[in-house]
Amino acid sequence: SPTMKPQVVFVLGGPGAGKGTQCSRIVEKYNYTHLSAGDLLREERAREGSEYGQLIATYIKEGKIVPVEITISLLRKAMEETMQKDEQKFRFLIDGFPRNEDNLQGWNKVMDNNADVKFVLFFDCSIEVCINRCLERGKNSGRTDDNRESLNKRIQTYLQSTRPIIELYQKHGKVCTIDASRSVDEVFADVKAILDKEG
Ligand code: UP5
Ligand code: MG
Repeated sequence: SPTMKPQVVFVLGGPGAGKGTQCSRIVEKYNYTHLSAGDLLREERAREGSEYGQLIATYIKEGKIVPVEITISLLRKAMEETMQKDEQKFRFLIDGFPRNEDNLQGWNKVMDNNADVKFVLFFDCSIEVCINRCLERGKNSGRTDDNRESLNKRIQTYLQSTRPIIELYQKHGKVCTIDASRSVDEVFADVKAILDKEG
């Protein structure tokens, strides 16, 4: 049978909004593969012989957005590998991407014809909630960016670069917004309602 075109849901929201947590819950119940752009970048940072390791390390610590060529190639490879192993696995949650204009342009250039973006799941919560969750996690996450200094930069990048991307999708009627300040179960109840309706 012909290989299906990948069906993509972008998962966005501030640092610590709960994107990864909710994606894990979704994968347990729905036929989606979770690809976190941040996780893929952290893996690439750790990969022996990576030519981008140092660049990625610096960008992450500074809360800056890595040039899209790098992120897209990691996402594309992960999608291709998933579909090669099991052609039924063509539904993807792409978590933490696209975060800025450069990301969006890179996606449109490389992936627009090769994947369908169904909608954006936007986990919305206050900056205070974002900061508190990341600082709490930072006690034992080992993440180089879960400290106050990096967090301030991540928040600034989110407000300046990522919010406008969410607003752009909103103008096209493609955003499902979820109040992410509540408990994991309450947030997931809304996620389920959306996925049961939107597929
Ligand atoms: N938690 C989760 N949900 C909760 C709830 N409802 N109530 C109470 N606590 C809750 O959750 C964060 C913490 O909060 C956890 O301890 C969790 O238990 C708790 P998590 O699910 O991890 O939130 P998430 O939104 O995934 O937070 P994360 O820190 O991963 O978000 P970021 O967007 O900041 O990080 P990401 O890994 O996506 O990106 C990191 C960096 O990589 C970026 O800053 C950037 O430098 C780089 N990057 C790029 O350059 N390009 C990309 O495309 C992607 C990343
Ligand atoms: Mg995450």
